[in-house]
Amino acid sequence: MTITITAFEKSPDGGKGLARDTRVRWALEEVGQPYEVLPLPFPALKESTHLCRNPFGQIPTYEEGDLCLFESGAIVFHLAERHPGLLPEDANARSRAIMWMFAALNSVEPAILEIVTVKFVEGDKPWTKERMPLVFDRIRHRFRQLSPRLDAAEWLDGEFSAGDLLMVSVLLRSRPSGILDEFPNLAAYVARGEARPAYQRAFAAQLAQAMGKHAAV
Ligand SMILES: N[C@@H](CCC(=O)N[C@@H](CS)C(=O)NCC(=O)O)C(=O)O
Repeated sequence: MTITITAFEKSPDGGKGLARDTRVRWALEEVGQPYEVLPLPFPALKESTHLCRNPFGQIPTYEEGDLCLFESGAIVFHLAERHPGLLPEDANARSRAIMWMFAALNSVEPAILEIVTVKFVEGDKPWTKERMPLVFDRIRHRFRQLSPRLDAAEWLDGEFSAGDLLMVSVLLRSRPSGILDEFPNLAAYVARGEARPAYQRAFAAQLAQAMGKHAAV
């Protein structure tokens, strides 16, 4: 059955891989599933056809036969459950990998997302200048907590898993701010993720999309 995901027709980051379709593409590449992309211009996100896919009017979504999913974490989890390669066989290790998926999305990503909120959503507000250092401090706090985990380990818990895929994807979003580079072992962890052939294929496909070229995936 054909898998179709949605992505921005033109990603606001110009193809740096920060839009969340990249993590879904990466998971698809890791598990070796071919997919098609439905590129959507911004206005189409809020139209009824897309609101049927995702009531919040966002990308990415995932369609396969009569299954339609939204939320990048749920999509990655779906792929990890149905195909080998992203979750360990051992039941406890599997639960820990799933725990790291939630940690990436619930404990780390919200702090990083605040950069975008302060910069773009509240950019014209008088408090922006004072708020940004507080946002950066909260991110640093999280990174200080996460960092020891990756001092001696290549991945969060043994083999590379969907937990790493999401954590690397989330950490990547902090790189433009410069904070990631303050934590060399986290920056190295992200670089290990980016070096994976599956990531590189996913990145190239979303970049082609952002550049307006047809992404053959
Ligand atoms: N929690 C959602 C967030 C989805 C999300 O924020 N998508 C962004 C692109 S990365 C989007 O569609 N933004 C356009 C909008 O919200 O109008 C997920 O992980 O899939």
